[in-house]
Amino acid sequence: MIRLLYLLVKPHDMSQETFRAECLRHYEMSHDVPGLHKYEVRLVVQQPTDTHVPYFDIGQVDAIGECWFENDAAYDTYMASDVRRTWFEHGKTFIGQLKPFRTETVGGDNKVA
Ligand code: 3ML
Repeated sequence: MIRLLYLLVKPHDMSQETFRAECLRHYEMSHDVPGLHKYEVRLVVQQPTDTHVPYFDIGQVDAIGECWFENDAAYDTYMASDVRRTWFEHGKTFIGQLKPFRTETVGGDNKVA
């Protein structure tokens, strides 16, 4: 599985309510995107600072998203898709800033995780 994790920051002038509604719309739209196995977006409701190791301050993050792809071929299908392009156009309307991470499993099977 290819997994891409994203930190999302809302535009400065957008309300929490609008951002939440657009995240929900984005989630619903994700179901029609070819090659995309799964998309999840979760709102950040708290950013605790009382960590047991040194705190890493990255500033305000409003949501965390993740995209799953079965393999490189599925990712290529996704990238080539007009539905995906439309999805990204919607993303541009409510994602102020985006920080992607491609992740891999530490111990398990990258084919399933
Ligand atoms: C890439 C993405 C990260 C996310 O949360 O949604 C997708 C598509 C987009 O950026 O519009």
